[in-house]
Amino acid sequence: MEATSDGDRPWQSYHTVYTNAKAGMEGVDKEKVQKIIYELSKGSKYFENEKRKEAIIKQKIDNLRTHHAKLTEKEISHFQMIADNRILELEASRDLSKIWLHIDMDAFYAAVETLENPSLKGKPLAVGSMSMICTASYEARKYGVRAAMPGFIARKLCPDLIFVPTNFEKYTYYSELTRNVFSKYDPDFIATSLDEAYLNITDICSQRGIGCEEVAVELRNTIFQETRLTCSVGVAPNRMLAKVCSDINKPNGQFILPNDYNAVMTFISSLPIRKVGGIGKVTEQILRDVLGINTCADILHKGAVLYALFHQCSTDFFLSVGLGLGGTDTPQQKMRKSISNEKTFSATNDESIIFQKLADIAETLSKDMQKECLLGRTLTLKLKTASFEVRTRATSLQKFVNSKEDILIYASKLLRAELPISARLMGLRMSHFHDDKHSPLDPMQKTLTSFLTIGNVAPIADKSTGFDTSDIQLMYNTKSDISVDDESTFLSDVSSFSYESCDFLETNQLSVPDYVAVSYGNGAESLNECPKTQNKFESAEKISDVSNLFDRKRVAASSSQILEPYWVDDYICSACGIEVPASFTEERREHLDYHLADMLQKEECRSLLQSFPHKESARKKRKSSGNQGKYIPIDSFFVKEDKSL
Ligand code: DCP
Ligand code: MG
Repeated sequence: MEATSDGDRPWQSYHTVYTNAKAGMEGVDKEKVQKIIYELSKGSKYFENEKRKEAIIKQKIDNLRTHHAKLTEKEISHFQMIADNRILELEASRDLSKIWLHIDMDAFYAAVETLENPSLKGKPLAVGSMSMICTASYEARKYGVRAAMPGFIARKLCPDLIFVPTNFEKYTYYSELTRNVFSKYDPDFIATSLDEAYLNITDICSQRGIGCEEVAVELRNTIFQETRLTCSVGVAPNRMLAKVCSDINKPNGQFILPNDYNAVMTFISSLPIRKVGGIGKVTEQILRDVLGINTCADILHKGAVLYALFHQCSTDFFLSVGLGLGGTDTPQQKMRKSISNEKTFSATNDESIIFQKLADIAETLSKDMQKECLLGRTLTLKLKTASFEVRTRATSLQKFVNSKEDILIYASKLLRAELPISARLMGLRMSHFHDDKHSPLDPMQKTLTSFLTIGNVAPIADKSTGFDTSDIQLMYNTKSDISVDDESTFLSDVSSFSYESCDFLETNQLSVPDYVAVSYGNGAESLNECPKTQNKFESAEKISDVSNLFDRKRVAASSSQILEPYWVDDYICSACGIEVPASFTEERREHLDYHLADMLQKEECRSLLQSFPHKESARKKRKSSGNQGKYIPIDSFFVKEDKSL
């Protein structure tokens, strides 16, 4: 991104979400797109933010390289032994008995819009607005136009681009039609967004005595008959691979990876790591620049160094990727943990307008809660400022409430503490429901588990896997700097992110506030989950595009390993509290990547600190002094860590 390193073509190293190719963008002139994006965004807040992030990542890469260079032969052989053993263990867990199908509708929102307005057929189309587009038709993608790109950039790339505003009612309607079909093939299908789902087709194949290929063709035909929309399908022995496969023959195609060890390993051997859910731009960059890892197969050759540089759970995940392992079991259903409503509007600092918006949001939230007979006692206010800073503030209420008036009293209090402000988005979320069986009736009473989990944490052993999560907890302990008061106040100053949501697990429900990060989770709507040791691939599995999707009780799940922070209630980052809607998949990927980089950095610091105990105690001292401020921007954590080095 820096002009100096690129001479007169600085855009060549300007890699943003927008320049990452999606299906349908194969023949795009990448440099031309990069140049336009670079020129249009240069000087913007987004650009500055990208630059800042890039500098942080570069610093991490340098630190990791230094650490790598210092590894002794003895250390390498020690870690090689660990890696070899772990590979054997992971290999022993391989399950080739299940057949998973991942289905992904093609250019979903754009296809729905075209269906309802056939004059759009064959035209370059973007769904969204000048500030952000949600998706683009395949015709538009040829110009480099893609989801999560600001509309004004898209128009520059494709001057004939037609813009259509979003209409979620329509998308939900068509999504329902597809789900009716899915349930005929797998009643426990896992919907991960409005347009994506995982189906375990093992039973249907054996019951009907047909192959998975036939099921895939039939399913796609049925979807088309029911909706007049096309989709793409991937079939593989696990969900991680099935998702990768569904993207191969997009649009309107399918790819079958047989349930065969050699087929899987051959497939994986040349698969670029970036194709795997959970490996986003930052992880890719770190693995490539520090260790020269480009393909999944490369990972297996670097097991020792990976264990030496990164935390065990990260390396377990990487090795699992290298082995082509992924979730194979159908997870249990989860209960709703929160309910929310938010509104985006033109940035304003007019307090009367802001309070009016707050009242509207409180009213909608109240109605939604009453519809579902929910009473809650933790209220979170989310604000996005004119400069795209996202703040969330939460408070614990004296009683369980669901009326507009009650919600507004507390919400106004939270808002007043933020004034003056120029806001462009506001949202309210209620959690800790009265009927939550893990929530104590007396709000002031902390459960034993929450005490154990929030305080100096005893290692939590996951009985189902025998995995000791103490290390993971330790990592989070370092993150506890983020959390401020008991009801938690978070903020990240990262203004654009990207996605990749998560795996969900069915796990022990610990009774802790849902803003307390207990683990690196691929869990989803609850933070109160312990990590499991299985593979974490489906961090690419998008959860839901609508906040109430959990109602459908088709929550994504995969018994996967915990690696990164995850999206609580489908939109709140468990690590920093920043909120990114599920539909902003790329932004989410980038955001979680950002934390992964943070985590990797911390691991590195931790291992260095182990050699310098006095520095560790200095760090503890800093921590115990507490954070009196309301929040700490995420970057400051990096700064601190760097200092501790
Ligand atoms: N979406 C969004 N914001 C994003 C990405 C997606 O709002 N950053 C919405 C619009 C998409 C829908 O989610 O239509 C599904 O997302 P996909 O990633 O599956 O993209 P598409 O279905 O549009 O295209 P395809 O799957 O053919 O690549
Ligand atoms: Mg799609």
